[in-house]
Amino acid sequence: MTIPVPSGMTRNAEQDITIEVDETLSGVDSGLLELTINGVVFDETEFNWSPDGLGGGIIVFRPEENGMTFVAGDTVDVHIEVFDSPDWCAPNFAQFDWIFYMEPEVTCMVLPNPFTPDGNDINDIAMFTYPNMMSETATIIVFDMDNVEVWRSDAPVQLRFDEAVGRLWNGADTNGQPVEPGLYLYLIIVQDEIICNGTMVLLR
Ligand SMILES: [Ca+2]
Repeated sequence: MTIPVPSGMTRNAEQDITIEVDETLSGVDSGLLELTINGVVFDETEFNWSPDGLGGGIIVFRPEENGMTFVAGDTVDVHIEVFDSPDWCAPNFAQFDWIFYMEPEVTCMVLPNPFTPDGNDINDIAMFTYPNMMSETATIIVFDMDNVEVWRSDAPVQLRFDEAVGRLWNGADTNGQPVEPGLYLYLIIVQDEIICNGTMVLLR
């Protein structure tokens, strides 16, 4: 078991890395544990090692204790080498590799703006973005200038940056009728808080 999970995503720049070393070997020697994170090697003086009494244990690496922070949008490489300490033969050796991802920084935006949903396939769809959209669901609401809601969409967690599920508006209202050209307001709500608001122009 590891935290973050392999290929998982976090937005914590000081994400602790927890590794459960579950050796069926003859006992991990903590002096022979080596952790490499983004190419920097750490030994057992630089992370916390808690033996489980069964020959394995748990490593906890705290980046802030080692002057390390993770950068939004980066991939973090984790590599560990474990030697066991048998009484009677050369040490066995095991290594594990995995990566996790730092959530990219995304700002509040709607593009293109103006957008022109007139069916000519050019700028016909407006796409919204919002902070932490790869880990948070959102509700996007569009109002006309009389503060009447014309469109609403629930966006799931955007697992892939290039997907836009729930973040696209084609200029039709909730009943599928094209709305009038003009200026519209939008809100993006995450966990009951408005995290984005702005205006957008619809031209036909
Ligand atoms: Ca168009």
